[in-house]
Amino acid sequence: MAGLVTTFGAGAMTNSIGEIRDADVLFVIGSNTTEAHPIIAMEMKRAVHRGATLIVADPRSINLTSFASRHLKLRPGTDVWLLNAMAHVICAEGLVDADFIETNTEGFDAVRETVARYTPEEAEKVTGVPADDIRWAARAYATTPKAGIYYTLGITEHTHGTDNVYGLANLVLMTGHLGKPSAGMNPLRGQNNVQGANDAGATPIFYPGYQRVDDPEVAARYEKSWGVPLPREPGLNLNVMMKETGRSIRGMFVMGEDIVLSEPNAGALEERMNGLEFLVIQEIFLNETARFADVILPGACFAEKDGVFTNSERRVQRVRKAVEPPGQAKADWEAVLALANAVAEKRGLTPWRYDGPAAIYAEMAKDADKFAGISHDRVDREGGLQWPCTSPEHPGTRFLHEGGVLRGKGLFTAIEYRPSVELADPEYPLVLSTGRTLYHYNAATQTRRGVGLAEKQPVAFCEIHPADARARSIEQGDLVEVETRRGKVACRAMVSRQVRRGCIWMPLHFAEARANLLTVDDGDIVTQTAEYKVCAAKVTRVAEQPAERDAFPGSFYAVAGPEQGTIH
Ligand SMILES: Nc1nc2c(c(=O)[nH]1)N[C@H]1C(S)=C(S)[C@@H](COP(=O)(O)OP(=O)(O)OC[C@H]3O[C@@H](n4cnc5c(=O)[nH]c(N)nc54)[C@H](O)[C@@H]3O)O[C@H]1N2
Ligand SMILES: Nc1nc2c(c(=O)[nH]1)N[C@H]1C(S)=C(S)[C@@H](COP(=O)(O)OP(=O)(O)OC[C@H]3O[C@@H](n4cnc5c(=O)[nH]c(N)nc54)[C@H](O)[C@@H]3O)O[C@H]1N2
Ligand SMILES: [Mo]
Repeated sequence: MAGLVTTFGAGAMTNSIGEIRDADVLFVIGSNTTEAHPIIAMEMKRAVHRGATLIVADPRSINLTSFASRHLKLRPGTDVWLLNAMAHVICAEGLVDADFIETNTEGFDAVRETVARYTPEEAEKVTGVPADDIRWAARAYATTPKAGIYYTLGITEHTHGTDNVYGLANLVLMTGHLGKPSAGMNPLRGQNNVQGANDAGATPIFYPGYQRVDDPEVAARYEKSWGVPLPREPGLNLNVMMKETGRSIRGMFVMGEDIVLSEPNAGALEERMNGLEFLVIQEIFLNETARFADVILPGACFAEKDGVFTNSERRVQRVRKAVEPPGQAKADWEAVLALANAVAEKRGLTPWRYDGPAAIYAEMAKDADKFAGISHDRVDREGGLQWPCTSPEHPGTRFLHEGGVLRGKGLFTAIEYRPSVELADPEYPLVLSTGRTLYHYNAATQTRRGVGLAEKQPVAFCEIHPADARARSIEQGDLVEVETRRGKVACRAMVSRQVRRGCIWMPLHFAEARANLLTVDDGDIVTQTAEYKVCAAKVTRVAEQPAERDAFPGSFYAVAGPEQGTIH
């Protein structure tokens, strides 16, 4: 979001999901779309069947790579080299859209000078992607008008995550693939309402609608509207909060996050959590973090409450209560309201009064122009609406930046490669990356309780290349120990060519083999988002092999693809 707001002036997918099927080139980078966004992947496959060119840049062979025209199987953390080299080819071969650059952008010269040094041949040495594949991908992307970029965590969860986003934005701006259907730059959002949470201002830098906390005019507007003095400085980012836990942060209210499972370097975090004086969690299940809680407020789940969710394409949609919450469970807003009013009563402040989520939305929309035309009433009548939607008559916006970049001028940003913070070395010779699988959802509080999904994927595992497995006498299904400088966990070996040689991969879902006991907590220099995708590790076979080994399924799903990328 930080990179997108800086370069284009809006932190969301520029285009819509329905436009994917009409794209002629899809550049999918750092997104395991079939497993993490299956519906969107379906649209991508539809485009491929129609004849579109799919380019996948990913260190792993994923289901999508078997549909790809080329798979750029790069070394983890080397995207800046890949993207700068693609920009190099586009500039060197005169494939830029000079008119678009002239009218709609600023800062191009610095980028052109920087990428001149990033030749495809040098890029091949760093990324492992053949120079010809880089040239081919650059040409295909630049010369096709309906060319869209799709990316997720393989781009952002790095210490150079924002640089990666700038690198992609540079490609968009130099080719002018913006402000029209089936093009643009599209971060696929992770959780059902993470877009909505950001839109509503659940970030340390923005009020609702991406209005900056440190903009005096914005702060004044909200002080007037809310009748309270407001801070002028941004708050702490999530990863910084985790580091301040038990230090400057003495009390914590965690609503809907399993922090000791999901946050990086969780062993160190647990130590610091012991230093908290008071921890409240508001939850639908007793998760791992509940072990540390003083108070647990039972929450109602999505099917037990009313409201709106905003999906990846900026579409605000209604959620309606289907069943009553169990026991004393309350919708999250009701619990927050009750807490606020308990404080208000104690301190003699004006109580908060809302008769439901529609009133809360109306208050938000009143001061955030992007949503001014959206209301529960209207969504009930018309169906989902895509922001910006600035008045009750406004139809909503299918794709952004039509007729001009929202920021005014799209901002080019010259970026230089910085390696990931922890690289493989003789002691920890493998590169560990982490992510998700089709059958489980994040902390898996919701997906490991039902029989079906738990059966599909019952045990924690670590993917390892056959050559690396052989060198360690590891066979399919063996119990192995994965160790980094921060911790170790035991899980099953999944011997597979899906990963590059020298790389291993683990899902984050399993509480009994927490990937985050292993990860580094160094963050991106702009956003502090942790480098979940790269750290140094070693793997050893555990001598004693329990009986379950024979029951290990071996493979959960077939993924085709040779060692170093595919060309069909
Ligand atoms: N089934 C299921 N779906 C989910 C979730 C879930 O837990 N389960 N979680 C949801 C959430 S919160 C999110 S944020 C999204 C995330 O969706 P994704 O980002 O697609 O999920 P990840 O598994 O983290 O995979 C990222 C991809 O990046 C690749 N990658 C790793 N390192 C690099 C690198 O250095 N460069 C490049 N180019 N690629 C790299 C990985 O190999 C992987 O294919 O999924 C959402 N959808
Ligand atoms: N190693 C590694 N770690 C990662 C990642 C990675 O790729 N690798 N990805 C990161 C990413 S992108 C994300 S989004 C996080 C996700 O991490 P989390 O946010 O911790 O995981 P979730 O499973 O999405 O949900 C968190 C909690 O919300 C609860 N919950 C569900 N619905 C409701 C509700 O309506 N109300 C309340 N109050 N609670 C509810 C669930 O029971 C669960 O305990 O993990 C991050 N951690
Ligand atoms: Mo996420």
